[in-house]
Amino acid sequence: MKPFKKISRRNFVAGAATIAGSAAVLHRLSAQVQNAASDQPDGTNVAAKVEKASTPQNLPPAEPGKDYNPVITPNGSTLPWKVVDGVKVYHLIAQQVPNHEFAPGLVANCWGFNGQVHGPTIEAVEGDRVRIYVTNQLPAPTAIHWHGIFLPNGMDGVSGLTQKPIDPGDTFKYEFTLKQHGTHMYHSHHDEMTQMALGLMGLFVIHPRNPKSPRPDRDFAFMLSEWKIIPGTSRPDPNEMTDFNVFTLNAKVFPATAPMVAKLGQRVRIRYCNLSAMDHHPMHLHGVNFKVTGTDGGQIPESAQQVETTVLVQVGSTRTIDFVADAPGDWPLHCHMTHHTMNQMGHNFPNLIGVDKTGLDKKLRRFIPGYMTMGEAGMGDMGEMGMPAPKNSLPMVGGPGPFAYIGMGGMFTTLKVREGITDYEDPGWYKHPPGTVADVASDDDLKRDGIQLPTDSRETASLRPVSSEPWCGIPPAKPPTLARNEVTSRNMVR
Ligand SMILES: [Cu+2]
Repeated sequence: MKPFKKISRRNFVAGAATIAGSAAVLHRLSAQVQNAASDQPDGTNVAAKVEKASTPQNLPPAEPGKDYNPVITPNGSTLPWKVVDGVKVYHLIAQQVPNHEFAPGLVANCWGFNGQVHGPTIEAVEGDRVRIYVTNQLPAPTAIHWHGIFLPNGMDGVSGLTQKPIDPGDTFKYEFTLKQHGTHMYHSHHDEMTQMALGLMGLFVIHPRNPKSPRPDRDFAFMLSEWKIIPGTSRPDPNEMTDFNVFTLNAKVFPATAPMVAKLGQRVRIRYCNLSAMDHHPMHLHGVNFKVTGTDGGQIPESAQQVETTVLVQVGSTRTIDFVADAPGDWPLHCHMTHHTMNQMGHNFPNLIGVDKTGLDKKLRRFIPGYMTMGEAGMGDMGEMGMPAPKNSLPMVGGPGPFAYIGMGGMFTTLKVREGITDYEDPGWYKHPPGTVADVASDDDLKRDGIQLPTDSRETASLRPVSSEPWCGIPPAKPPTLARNEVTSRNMVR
């Protein structure tokens, strides 16, 4: 008798997959034969798209204020343009930008456009025809790529592949019609590692000609980037692969990042573009939730728009978020990677959390002038104390805030939402209505709510009384922040 061939589950699944696969192939072939218009998510087919790309439909140049609400580039600017025979004409000049200031205390010799780092934002509207001249004043050839924009292949700006490099002194002309809307970028596509590490990039915002949803009242755009600038030097190091130490929003770090200002109830759009060399940035906004409405690939259909408070902006991509500013206050916007909200000096310290280092710095400074160890209770106070730092470098963290020093630097800024403002000048710090700020709990509160405090002694570095030893090599300007209420002091060992 012929042995019965057992059909295992695996065999069965594989066999079924083969049959299903063949059916799928047949179906695909038949679909291709019928030239079904279903190979693009928007229902158009490739052939139609190619035709569209070669027959541009120019529309009259759109006007700011009338056809769109202009984008705001905090700490940056928008590239001026003029209309010549129905074409919007722009001129970018790639050049060295000496002494670009990341924040007071740190300048570096960067590369940028039209005297600024990063380049000014190019802004246009779907249907506009644009002609962009690029003059190269750099000491090296370059080429400019228009990231995510549909254009003829020869306008794509890839040195060697789609065009000759733009030699120093030469001016190239790029010209195309904008067939889409969204958040895009431009950047060097020649010796990319070096030229982008030095800052050769900018934003390219295309507004919709006929938006399906209401226009945003406030439309902000940020380029996220990262740099390696060794403290005391002034030239970003393009060879760095992992250990970046300056993380920027529009080439600035907090406290030099300009706040975004909005009136209560306004529709706000924020566009993030990430051209960091190696790092993705999860951008977190406090106080509201938002919808992610677009990428550099275009508008996200409403049914697929996620509600978030953090959006990951990976390298080489853009994310557009929309929300209504419905809560007054000063709301942080920052990268949620904690090392990306530290400035230069926050890296590569030995871990001394919980270590009593009394006297250590003093002894070591006999041999290493200016030596300083990490704080024994963390880094929170170190920016404020003005640690001795090399010339042309930034302290580890932050800047002054209305209640205390803000312990975040780098990719950090604020969204200031206000009722009753008449302009968008920085309104200063938010004035909180009485009773709406967290503060030390009173004994009455604790008693009423039956809060039992620990009775064991809790001597920790952060609660230990200040010693006469100066912190960070300088006498403290004021005693370190200790818990102020009676309850805590009752539990302190003195
Ligand atoms: Cu980040």
